[in-house]
Amino acid sequence: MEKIDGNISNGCIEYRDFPLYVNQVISIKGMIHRIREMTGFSFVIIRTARDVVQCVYSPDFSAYRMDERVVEGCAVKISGKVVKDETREDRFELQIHGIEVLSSPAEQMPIVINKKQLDNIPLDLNLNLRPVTLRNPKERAVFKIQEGIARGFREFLLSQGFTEIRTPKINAQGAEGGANIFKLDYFGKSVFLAQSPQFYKQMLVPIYERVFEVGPVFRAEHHDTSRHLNEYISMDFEMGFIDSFYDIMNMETGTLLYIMDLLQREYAPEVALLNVSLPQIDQIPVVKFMDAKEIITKKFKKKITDYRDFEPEEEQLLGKWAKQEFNSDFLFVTHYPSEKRPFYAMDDPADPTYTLSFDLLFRGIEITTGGQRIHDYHQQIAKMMARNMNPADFESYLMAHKYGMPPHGGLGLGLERITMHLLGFKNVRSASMFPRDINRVTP
Ligand code: AMO
Repeated sequence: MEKIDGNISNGCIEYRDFPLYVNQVISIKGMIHRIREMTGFSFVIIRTARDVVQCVYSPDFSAYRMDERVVEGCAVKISGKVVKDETREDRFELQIHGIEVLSSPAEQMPIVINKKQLDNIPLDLNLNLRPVTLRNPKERAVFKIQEGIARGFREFLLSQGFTEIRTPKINAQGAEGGANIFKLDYFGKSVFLAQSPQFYKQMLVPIYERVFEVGPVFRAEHHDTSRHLNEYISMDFEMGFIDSFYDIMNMETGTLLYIMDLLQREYAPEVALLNVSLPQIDQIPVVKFMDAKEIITKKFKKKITDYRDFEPEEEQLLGKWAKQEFNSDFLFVTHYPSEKRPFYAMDDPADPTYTLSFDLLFRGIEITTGGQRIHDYHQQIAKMMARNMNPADFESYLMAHKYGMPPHGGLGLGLERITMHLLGFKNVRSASMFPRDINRVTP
C-alpha cells in the first residue's frame, strides 16, 4: 500500500541555490519562456516560479539531441550542468544534458510575452489576456510586490498583538453608506455585498482588542475612473484602548515602515526589475483639513468650490506640497468635516462639525481612511437619529456599543491603490490581477 509521508522535495533546484551546485548536474522544472537559436547552439530560457533561468543547448555538452517537440510554452524538466555565465556578472546558467517535455501548448502565444516588457499593448488587451500576459516577468513581478505589501501588513500587525479575522461579505446592511452598494437577491430577500468589514472589526474590539483583515470588498462604482475598482482588497485594522486617533496614525506609520523594509529585504529582484523607488519614511507630516484647504488656495492659487472634501486635483497639490516642504511621499490630513464622514466617525468635541478622522495621501492620492469611532451607545444612537437612520436596522452592530466597548479606532488601506502609486501606474487596474470594473467581469 502506498503511504504519504509529507516529503515535498521534487529533486529540483531553485535558481537562487545555483552557486552551491557549480559544475554539478542538477534538474529544474519550469515553462519554456523563450528559445533563441544562435550559430551552433541555442538559448532555452526557462521561467520558474520566481526566476528566469538561462539554459544553453549545444550538441557538445552531452549525447542529448533537442527535437521539434521543444517549443516555447512547453512545461519541461531540464537536467544540466551549472556553470558561471561568462558574459553576465553574478549570473549562472545551465548547460543542457536533457529535456523532458512534461506538456505541450496547443497554440502559439497570442502576443509576444517573452521580451523584457510587453510591447506597449493597450491595457484592455493586457487585461483580456491576463492568463498569458501575467507570464511576462515584469507583469508577474507587480503581484509579487503586492504580495509583499499584504504580507508586511499581516506580519507587522501580528507582531503588535493583532488577531487576524475573516468577516462575512454577504450582509444585511451596508457599512459605509452612499450609493455604491451592490444589492443581491438572497433567497427572495435583499442583502448587500460588504463595502468594508467596518461593523465586524468594531464588534470584535471588545473581544480581541486589536484585529485586522485583508480581504475583498465591493463597491458599485458607477463611473469608469482610473482609481476605482468594483471589487478591491481592503487591508483593515481596528484597535481598542486608544488615547487618541494619533495612535492609529502611528500604527499605520509603523506598518508602512515595516512594509517598505520587507520589500527591500525580500523582494529585491522585483524591486530592481520594476525599478521601484521605495519611499523613505521617517516621520509623516500631518495637516488639518481646513489648513490643507488654505494651503491649496494660498500656495497654489486654486479656488476652492467644495469645503466638505478634496477634489483629486487638490490631493495632488497637497502631495506636491508635502514633497516640497517635508520631502515626504506621504501626508496625513486630519479632521475631515463630519458631514462627509460615516455615522460611526467620532466628532471632535472641540468642534463637532469636524471628526477625529484622517486620510493618508501617498504621492498625492488617498490610500487610507481612518479615525476614532464612537464607542458610547447613546452617542451613537443620537448621531444615527440625526442622520435619519433607524437604529433598529443596525441591532447586531449596536450590541457592541450597548454592552460596552473601549475607545477605539482603525483604518482601511486599499491594496491596489498603494500598489498603483508605489509602482507609478496611471490606472488602478494595472495593480489588480483580475480587475472588476463597470465593464469587466472576466477573466
Ligand atoms: P474608504 O471607503 O475611504 O473607508 O476606503 C478605504 C480605502 O479603500 C480604498 N478604496 C478603493 N480602492 C479601489 N477602488 C475603490 N472603489 C475604492 N474605494 C476605496 C482607498 C481608500 O482610502 N471603513 C472605512 C475605513 C476605516 O475607517 O476603517 C472605509 O472603507 O485606498
